[in-house]
Amino acid sequence: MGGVMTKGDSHKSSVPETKLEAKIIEAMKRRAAEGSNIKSFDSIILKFPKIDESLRKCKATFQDFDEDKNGAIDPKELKHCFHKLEISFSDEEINDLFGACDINEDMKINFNEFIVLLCLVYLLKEDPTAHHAKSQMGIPNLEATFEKLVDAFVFLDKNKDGYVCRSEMVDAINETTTGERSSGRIAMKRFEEMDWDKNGMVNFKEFLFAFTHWVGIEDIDDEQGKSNA
Ligand SMILES: [Ca+2]
Ligand SMILES: [Ca+2]
Ligand SMILES: [Ca+2]
Repeated sequence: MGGVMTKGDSHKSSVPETKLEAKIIEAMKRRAAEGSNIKSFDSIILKFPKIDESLRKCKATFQDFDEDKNGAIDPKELKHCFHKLEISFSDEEINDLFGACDINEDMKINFNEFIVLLCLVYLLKEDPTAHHAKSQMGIPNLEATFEKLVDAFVFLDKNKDGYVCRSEMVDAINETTTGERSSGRIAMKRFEEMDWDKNGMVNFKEFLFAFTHWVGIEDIDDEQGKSNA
């Protein structure tokens, strides 16, 4: 049963704010019904370096789609991007995704926002009721990485409601069999980082943004052009 353990206004967050968010929640619930291949919280942590490496390789893809080379993707470039990747989302869907992932609201999608956006596309395109269900993204390696991120979220979302709440995070850590207590403490700290509005719930988008923070994706720009020391 859905053990409600957050006090106060936890119900607020379980009502999706936008049509897109509702779709993401639905897609995540569907995916959650298939279960997760992940057995422990530690194994998620162990996957971090590989996921990080794969996402960094995606920088070249990002640069390809940044047609005017200004370091960010604007709405027009994003539409071209979807066309090239043969992702047949409607203009409305693309605009909604743009708005949802343009976290700093500068009307540009920078690299870490781009990764979150593509991962949401990966999740949404699995929707069997959508007309774009059969489309592939044309970047197979990245899809495997996105699958790992979705899988990690599904593992954490025990009651399969599309959100990870604090008690689910605690459960995941308690199931850790290696007795590595310090990783548990780090995990709780990371949960606090993910939970922007401090309502005790984390959705998939928040999870993805937190992930790009953890692995330092935002710093890539600084590394580019400089020595790789
Ligand atoms: Ca651009
Ligand atoms: Ca932005
Ligand atoms: Ca949940």
